[in-house]
Amino acid sequence: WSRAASFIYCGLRNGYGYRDTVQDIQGIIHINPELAAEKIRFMISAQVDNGGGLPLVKFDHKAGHETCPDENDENSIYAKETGHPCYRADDALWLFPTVNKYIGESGNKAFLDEVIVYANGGEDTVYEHLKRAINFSMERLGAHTMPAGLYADWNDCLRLGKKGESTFVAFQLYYAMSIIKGYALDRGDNEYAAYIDKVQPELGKSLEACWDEDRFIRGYRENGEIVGAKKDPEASMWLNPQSWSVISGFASEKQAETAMEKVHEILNTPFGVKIMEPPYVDHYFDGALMHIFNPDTKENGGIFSQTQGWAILAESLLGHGDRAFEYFLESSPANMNDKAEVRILEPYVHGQFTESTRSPYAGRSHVHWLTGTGSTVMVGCVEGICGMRPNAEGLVISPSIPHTWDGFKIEKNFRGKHLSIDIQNPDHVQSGVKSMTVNGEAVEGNFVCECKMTEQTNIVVVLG
Ligand code: IFM
Repeated sequence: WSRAASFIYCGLRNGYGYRDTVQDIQGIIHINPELAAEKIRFMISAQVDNGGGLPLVKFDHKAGHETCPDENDENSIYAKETGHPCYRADDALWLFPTVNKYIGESGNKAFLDEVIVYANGGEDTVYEHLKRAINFSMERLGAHTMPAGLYADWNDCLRLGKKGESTFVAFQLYYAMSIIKGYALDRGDNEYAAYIDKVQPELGKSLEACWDEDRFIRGYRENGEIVGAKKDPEASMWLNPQSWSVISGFASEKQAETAMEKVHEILNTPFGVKIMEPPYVDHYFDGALMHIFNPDTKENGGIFSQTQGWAILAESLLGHGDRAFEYFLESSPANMNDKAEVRILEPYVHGQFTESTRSPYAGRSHVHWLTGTGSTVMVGCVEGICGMRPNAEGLVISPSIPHTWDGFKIEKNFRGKHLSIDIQNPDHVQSGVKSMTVNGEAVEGNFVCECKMTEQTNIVVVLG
């Protein structure tokens, strides 16, 4: 349900991390969307009325009556109570994929009309909460008109500065805009759809400028310096901007193919994909806090486990089943049963990171249990490799599997019905649906409308 209190990690933690919890919810949506919805409601009640998420949501969270970070005072009451001096750039943006996955799995579009309080008082529909999350980013743009770095983005160790800018967050915002535009059109909110039509291409232009020959840069520091430029002696290639350029739907086909190929070439190891390369040793800046870690550990070039799920998802979205499964296996705890003396961690649980090639202990993993990896990799498997991509109207089936597989079967409960899905791969391809039948009836494309589903629905999908 969330990485929270653990005697293994920090011993004491006085609340839920906003991004962590909103991310973690994603891992169970396909199993029990209504339980997930309860947690989503709770997290939306921890969004401040300015659109930002409370970086830390107290265990005794009092929705509607919470103190909030003060952007002009790093010593605010909230900062003293929680240890979090300011908003982070990414927190509320995680709501978009999570809410979207919930609506897709449940079909419950009315969720957008539910009224939920803000952390500091007042209330709005979920739809309005989401609009405020977009506003939060749009009201805090940096010099390159991308979301400002604020305290940090997903990477706690990367401080780009309050006015710095992160491509990762910009891709999240771009993705959020696509999701909310879909809702706006569906609800007849044409004015808001038109607003997104105006601002999304502008953001796209800023992101286009972040393409550096064969990769996306990691961002800009407050002083305008680029982080993650190809020519940099250290930290010149980062995983997350590449995988998120694909997940967000921003990257062109050429950019996506090139960037993900470079990921494989530069970042892949026998134990998974490194977070960046080369690690910071001599050329770090003050905000690159990860330089205090040994090269190839943790955020300093280690294999950061949670990011593997996004790499799996990105490769799957590109239809690269071989590569998606390669990344899945490399980082899978169960795949290391016979290497326990290398991995050290229990073979049934992810750790936060694995030491990478420069370490004398390459393959050794750390911080077991307390990681978002289970959830992120689950999404990479279910949505990515298995290709179960529900939307409000039904289920898109788009597997990305190793070409060696003859096929596989899925038993899925979906909106009170049971789906038996038989995926056949006679041509030994990695992706692409050649034909599909639903209860024996041929269906065009790879979308199964809910209206075609019966209590027991038999679906046969032929890849090719
Ligand atoms: O994204 C963070 C997470 O919120 C806490 N653990 C480390 C991750 C990467 O820095």
